[in-house]
Amino acid sequence: MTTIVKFTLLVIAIVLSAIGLNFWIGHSQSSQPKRYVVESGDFYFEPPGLLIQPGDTVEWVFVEITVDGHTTTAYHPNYKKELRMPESAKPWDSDLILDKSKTYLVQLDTLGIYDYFCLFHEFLGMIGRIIVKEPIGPVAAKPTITGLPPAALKEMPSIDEIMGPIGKIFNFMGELNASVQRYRINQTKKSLETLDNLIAELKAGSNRADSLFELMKKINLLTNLEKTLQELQQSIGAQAPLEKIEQQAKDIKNVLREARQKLKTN
Ligand SMILES: [Cu+2]
Repeated sequence: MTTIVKFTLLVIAIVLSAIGLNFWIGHSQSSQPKRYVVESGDFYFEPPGLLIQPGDTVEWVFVEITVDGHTTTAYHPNYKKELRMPESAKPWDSDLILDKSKTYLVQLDTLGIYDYFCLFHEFLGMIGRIIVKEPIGPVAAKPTITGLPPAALKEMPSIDEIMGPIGKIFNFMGELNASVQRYRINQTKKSLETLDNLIAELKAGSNRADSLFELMKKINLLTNLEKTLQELQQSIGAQAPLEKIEQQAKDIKNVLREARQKLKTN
């Protein structure tokens, strides 16, 4: 073998291993399971929609509880409802939650669309939708649209909404909620880490079309979002009282709610 051939082979080998390594790093990052928190109140789930990857977990935290309590329950014949989730996946029912310190967690591995509701307040529009999807690829299956009371039908986010800009706001809320929940259970370090990651991800979207960063910039809410996020970040870092953390998270969510409203009417 001539030196030139040897050298060429060596270069090819280096390039191939670099690609392989890059792929592996990229893959391991995107497959790191995430935790999203949905806050359940009187009478809503927030965010009402999520777009997640197989293996991610969703935790419901009950921030407001009326006298009759709430549930998170999958639309499934087991709970006397028509099937509105993948047939092969396990349905869930949290049972009646009357205690604010209780949370309910599911890990979703099967691709598809999962609709869920509160057994007591579906008629008030207390419903939600989770889409489990690979980063690349289509949404598996379409949900049925029959059998929902009018308020629930009105609140149910459409697939397009969850897959589009509004869905980015939903997911951001879900991760923000996760940071606050960790603070509630005294996982201060994990809470800050979650928020730091969320802010880093937001900033990484700068100059990237379709990112939440550019989206918020376009509707003039980026400065507000960044300011309120920074305030929360400082408070978590300084281990401020929980009431302050919750209030600051509310301020961020108000910005996000406004963004959702603006995008809806656009
Ligand atoms: Cu309820």
